[in-house]
Amino acid sequence: MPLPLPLLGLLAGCAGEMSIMDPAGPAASHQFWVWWAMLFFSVVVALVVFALWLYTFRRREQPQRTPREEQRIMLRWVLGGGVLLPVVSIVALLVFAAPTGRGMLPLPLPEGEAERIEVVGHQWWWEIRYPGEEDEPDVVTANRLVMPAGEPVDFRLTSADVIHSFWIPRLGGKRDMVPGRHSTIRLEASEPGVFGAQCAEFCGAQHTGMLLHVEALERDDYDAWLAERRSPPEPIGDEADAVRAFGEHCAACHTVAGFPEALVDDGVAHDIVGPDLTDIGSRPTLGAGVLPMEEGAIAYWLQHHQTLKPGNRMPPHNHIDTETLQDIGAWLETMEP
Ligand code: HEC
Ligand SMILES: [Cu+2]
Repeated sequence: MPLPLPLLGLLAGCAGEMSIMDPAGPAASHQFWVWWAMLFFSVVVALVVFALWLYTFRRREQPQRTPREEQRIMLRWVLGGGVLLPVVSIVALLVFAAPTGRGMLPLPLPEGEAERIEVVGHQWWWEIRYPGEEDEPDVVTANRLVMPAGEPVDFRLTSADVIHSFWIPRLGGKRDMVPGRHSTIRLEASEPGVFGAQCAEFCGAQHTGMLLHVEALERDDYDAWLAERRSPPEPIGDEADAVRAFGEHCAACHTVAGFPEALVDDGVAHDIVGPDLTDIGSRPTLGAGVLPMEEGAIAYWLQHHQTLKPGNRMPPHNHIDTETLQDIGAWLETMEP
């Protein structure tokens, strides 16, 4: 049956990389069905209430009732509509929804441990840590989450400042990230793919500028990626002007793997950390989704980041001349391990 045009328009909002209507993993599919069940149920309840409301308009002979009878009828409606109906609906939804929530708990698995990835919320960007074995250092990415597909992944969540919320709509969720606490959500991407994610708890002025790019890779590709990032980085030469300038102005807040330690001038604000920039050249966006990455984008971001994302925690770079910023930008764009 051809759908009427306005309905088609509505459906167009149902696809896309951030849509819960387009589930891409088991938790999200369960939630999708809970969503439909709730919608169906609430529509039925709304229709019944509406029908009753219309019914009250009907003119008819009022039978003579004693006040006692009136009271009994009233009581029946109040108990039926106010107690029985909500209890039945909530229990039914609970039975339907509880297994969904359970599926996202980090319960023991028969096939061993799930992959563990740590995610830290910052105002207003994401830090992702892939813990190393024993004294191996963690691999770190920012605003880009790489995960294996086809298996459950336990995301261990926390926050560095205020409460954020971790939400990959197409995989399921969401879960609060609370400073000083860790909580875990188990999600799975059934197939490799790219998904959008967004902070889902108002966390300050740039809450909407806190997007996360999620890449689910085939297990082998994931292992290869991780191994590549774990291997000791190519040391970065210390001759280039851009490298020296980065050491002077930026390296106190930003890590780039292989950056010469001796060039890091950590006189700049020590209590702020910035995103890891090791792979910045291969990221799809800058500033957690506010600016698409393309040639010259980093220099543009460096000059205008306080206009593009007002209030973000990176200080303005007015004291650095444009040419130096362009130099640094061009150099950073080559950072794509
Ligand atoms: C005081 C700490 C600090 C200094 C110094 C600093 N930054 Fe930042 N930088 C940040 C923070 C915090 C963010 C995250 C802003 C946001 O998106 O909310 C950021 C974001 C960025 C981003 C975008 C990263 C991403 O993941 O999209 C780039 C690129 C960047 N900075 C480069 C630089 C360069 C180059 C310099 C030196 C000229 C510099 N920063 C100096 C703290 C700093
Ligand atoms: Cu947030």
